Amino acid sequence: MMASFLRQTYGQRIHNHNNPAAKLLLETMERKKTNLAVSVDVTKSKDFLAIIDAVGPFVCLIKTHVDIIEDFDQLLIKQLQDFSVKHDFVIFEDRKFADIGNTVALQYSSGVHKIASWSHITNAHPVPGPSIISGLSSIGLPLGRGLLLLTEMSTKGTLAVGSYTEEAVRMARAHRDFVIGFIAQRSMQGIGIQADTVDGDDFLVLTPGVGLDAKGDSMGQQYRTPRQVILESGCDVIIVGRGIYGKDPSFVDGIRVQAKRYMEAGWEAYQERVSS
Ligand code: 5FU
Repeated sequence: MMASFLRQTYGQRIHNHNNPAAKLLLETMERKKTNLAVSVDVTKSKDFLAIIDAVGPFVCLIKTHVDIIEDFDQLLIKQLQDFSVKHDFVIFEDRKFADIGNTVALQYSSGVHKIASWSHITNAHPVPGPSIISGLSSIGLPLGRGLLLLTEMSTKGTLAVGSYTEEAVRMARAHRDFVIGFIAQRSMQGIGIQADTVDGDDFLVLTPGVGLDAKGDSMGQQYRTPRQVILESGCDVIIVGRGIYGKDPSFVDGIRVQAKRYMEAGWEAYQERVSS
């Protein structure tokens, strides 16, 4: 028998976690009644900030790729942090670290972006093995940060399947203090352990590849609906990018409407899950 966290509310699940970033995310979801994360993949600071201010009231988390911003400076980080306080959301830099421990520790703490100093959550590919977790944790754990491991991807033909996924989940279980969950396409509960073993690890699953109006893009992205992701696959957070801001990041009224639409779809699917 497996303890199922899927029927617990986000509020109840706060107590399953010790990591401050995991607690913060669950508290924010419970407080704001949203499991929507928006991925702000634009190249100009002005658009980046306008989208965040527009979607802020509807999200639990803002996901960034700061390395695509052409006019990046430290002031942008201050503005992002101010919005995180104003709108009450968690920050996740989607850096996808993938190197040896010593290198990722430097990439996480230093360089132009100094990710560890402002991003509550970041993520890593498990491909180098457990040393990537030790490297990132040497920087992030003292700061109260959390790490997500990419155990699956949303793209066509992904190699993150089968025993790769299983081994990655095992790696996470061995580092519960810093690894708070996964980027994956379904619940990872019970993955990589024997069927009759109780799985007492409540990991968060954040899921990209979510769209209500399209099935994918021309570069291998695949979309599923919030209902498929949250209710049918047992994920916790929907990550939506272009489905919300489309091709025109300056059309903030339209962006607000879309953010509300995704927030409502995600929350409805969650309510159906916890009450089933
Ligand atoms: F790990 C992953 C993944 O498997 N699929 C993704 O799409 C990450 N992503 C990110 O989510 C990707 O880098 C984008 O930042 C975002 C999805 O954006 P979209 O506009 O909703 O397709």
